[in-house]
Amino acid sequence: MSTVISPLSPAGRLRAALTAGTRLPLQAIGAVNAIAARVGVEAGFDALWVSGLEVSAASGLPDENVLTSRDLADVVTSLCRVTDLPVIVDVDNAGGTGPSAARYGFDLQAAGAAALCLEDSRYPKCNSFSEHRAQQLADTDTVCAQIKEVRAAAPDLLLIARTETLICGESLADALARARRYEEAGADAVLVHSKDTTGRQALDVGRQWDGVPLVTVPTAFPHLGHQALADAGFRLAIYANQLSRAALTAMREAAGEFRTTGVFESGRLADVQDLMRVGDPDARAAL
Ligand code: SPV
Ligand code: MG
Repeated sequence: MSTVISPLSPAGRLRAALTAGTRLPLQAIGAVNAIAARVGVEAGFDALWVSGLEVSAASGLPDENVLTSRDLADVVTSLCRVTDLPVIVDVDNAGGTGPSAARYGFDLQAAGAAALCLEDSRYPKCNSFSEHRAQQLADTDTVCAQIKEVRAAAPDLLLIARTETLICGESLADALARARRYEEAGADAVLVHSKDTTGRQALDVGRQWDGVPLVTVPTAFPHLGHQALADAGFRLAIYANQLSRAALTAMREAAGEFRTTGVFESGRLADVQDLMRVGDPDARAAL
């Protein structure tokens, strides 16, 4: 299907970067709000990821299909206020039906997203790393219909199709077959998610896939660096939740130290002017 992506739009820039023959994969960082987005920009990331897990946790909700497209659109709007980096949105299974997927596509394109990542978990989903529930797979016809609905509702968006096949304990051959179906249905890129902490499964995916650009989420195998992922054929690596986890640790340490000493040590705190700059367009422009 032909698309109407402008070469200058965030989606157009992301597509061009994904398909360019550069040696190393692009790197996207999870940004749950404008503060995290600024950190991502300053650190030189290529794109931002709106994570279902991070946004759910920040809202005090489980990562189980509780968020709506409007919740995600609000985050996209905040990120787009402070940067024009492409924003990739984790829409989970987009509500599990064609019409619900169309609504996610429409709302997120309108909010300024560059790309959606649609996964083939069966509604209601759970997080891929949940210790309490087991992920189940949706049938491929349903997912292919969702891909087509998103395409029609949001022709400017890049579409990453993610399969949870390996998360559900099925074979690599099944995972690659699902990814192929999604490519044929119109996905621009595919992501075969893995929780194998050795990273071997992910590397096998990279070596065996031959098709649209391959994306990885190395949550479970952080030791695989930029070059190892490049050598395995990945074009985009999404660091989905590391900034929230870093913030959680830093906030706990600062609060704990205060409870012990009665003082917030300024050495470990960003300056108050620094925080103000995130929300001030004039100050941002001067950075
Ligand atoms: C998310 O960020 O919500 C993801 C990635 O889906 S992960 O939680 O690492 O599976
Ligand atoms: Mg998610």
